[in-house]
Amino acid sequence: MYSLKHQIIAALSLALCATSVNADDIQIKMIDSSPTEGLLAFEPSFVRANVNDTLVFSSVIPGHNSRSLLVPPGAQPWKSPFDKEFRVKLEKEGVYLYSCDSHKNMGMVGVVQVGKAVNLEEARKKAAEASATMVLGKDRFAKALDKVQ
Ligand SMILES: [Cu+2]
Repeated sequence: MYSLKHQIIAALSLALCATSVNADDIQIKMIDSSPTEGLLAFEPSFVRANVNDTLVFSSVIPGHNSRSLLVPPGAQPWKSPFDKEFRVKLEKEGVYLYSCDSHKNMGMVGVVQVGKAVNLEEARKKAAEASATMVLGKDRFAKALDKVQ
C-alpha cells in the first residue's frame, strides 16, 4: 500500500523526468540573406529558451560563425569554428548576446533569453557598446532585446 505522500513523490519524480527529456534543440541559421532578418543575419535573431535547451547554429552559407559577447553569471562563453554546425547548451538563466566574428560590425548579431532575464541591464549596456561600432544593422541588438520579457 502506498500512502498519499508516496504517490505525490512518485508523481513529482515523473514530472521532473519529463522536464529533462523535453529539452529542445533550437535551430539558428547563419545566413547571407534572410527574408525575415535581412542581410548577414542569424535567423531567428531572437529566441526564447528554457534551461537545458541547446542552440544549434547551422552553417547554411560559408563565411560565418558564432561567438558569445555576453553570457549570464556562471554560463560558459563560446566561440564556434567557421562553416560548421555548432551546439551550445544553455545551462544558466539570463540573456545571451552573440555575433559572427566576420560580420559583427554589419549587425550580424543575436539574442537568446533563457528563463528570467536576470542580467538584462548588463545586456542592454553591452549591446549598446557593440552597436556603437557597427556600420550596418545598428538597431538589431535593440530590436531583439525589445522582445525580452
Ligand atoms: Cu557572418
